[in-house]
Amino acid sequence: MSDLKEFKKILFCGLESGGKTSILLVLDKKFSLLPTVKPTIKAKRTLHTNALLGTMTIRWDLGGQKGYRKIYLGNKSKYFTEMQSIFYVIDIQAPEKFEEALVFLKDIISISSESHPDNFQLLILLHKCDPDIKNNTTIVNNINYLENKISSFIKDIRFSVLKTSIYDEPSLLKAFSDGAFYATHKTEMFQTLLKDYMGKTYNSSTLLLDQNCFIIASRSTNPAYQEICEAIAPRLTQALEKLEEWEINTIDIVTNIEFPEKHSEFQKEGIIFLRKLDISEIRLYLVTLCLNKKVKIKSYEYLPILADNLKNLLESFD
Ligand SMILES: Nc1nc2c(ncn2[C@@H]2O[C@H](COP(=O)(O)OP(=O)(O)OP(=O)(O)O)[C@@H](O)[C@H]2O)c(=O)[nH]1
Ligand SMILES: [Mg+2]
Repeated sequence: MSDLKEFKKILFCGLESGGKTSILLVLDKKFSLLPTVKPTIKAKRTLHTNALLGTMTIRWDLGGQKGYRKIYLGNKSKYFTEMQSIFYVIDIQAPEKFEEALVFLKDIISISSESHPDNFQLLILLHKCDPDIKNNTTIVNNINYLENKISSFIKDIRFSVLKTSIYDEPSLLKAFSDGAFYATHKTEMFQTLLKDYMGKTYNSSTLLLDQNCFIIASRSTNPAYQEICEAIAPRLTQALEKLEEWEINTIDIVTNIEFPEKHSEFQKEGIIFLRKLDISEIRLYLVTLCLNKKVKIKSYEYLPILADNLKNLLESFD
């Protein structure tokens, strides 16, 4: 086994029953184990390698029961050093635990605030934001309350707040991609290729996903376009993979879209397409949002060049 130091450490923390272990099961596509999940005893560590990027991560799932929390806070050098990222999970369906969750979050921030690597990320997951209840008044109020509280006390570190649910897999794929692959050396190289592609085609958002639908790189002219692409990309890839089960070779999936009038900052019509790129036995997906047909034509025209550049880049990693 490789030296553990080569592994990027990613922490999952929060109170008991917040959903940390379940999130990890969804990320590993171990859906059948979800109903059997039990409270985590102390800390569980698992090693993972991303085949495309060659990044090796060690995920620490820190059981959230009170007694364990004390142990972690009392042993900073073991738990809270040299992290690439911390995922802090808050159950938004349990308002009675919000104060305790915020106190533990503050404790973690104060204990881990020194010596972060440059690309350290704190990702706060407002979790159990299940699709069927996410617009309920109580849930919306809970989210607003937590967002206000969090932004009032986190001052000096970069953080993001994301709404997630195990019933919304794309929300977890996006969160984990942000936390695990942000600003690594190799993702920056993919990023440069996407920048070049967008410069040539004038499209408005481009995502590059690996075969597990983790977002390896993304470029967008507008955060809203990016959000749209991130939300639908895993669903489009699922459709493509489904078709492949019938041995139907799907070249791409194209959706013609019309933005509602009320979003007047958007152009009205557009196209989002998913294209699979099989390069040297590696499956990649490209998702692109174009605001008109000319841009779509250009986006397709430059695909072979992008594919070539990706191929060269992947070969340079060997
Ligand atoms: N409704 C809903 N329930 C969830 C979600 N994620 C997890 N759960 C449920 O929350 C409960 C606790 O989940 P766990 O994954 O064990 O929570 P944990 O944070 O690992 O808990 P500890 O190991 O004790 O720290 C389980 O019954 C899960 O099914 C979610 O997104 N929505
Ligand atoms: Mg657990």
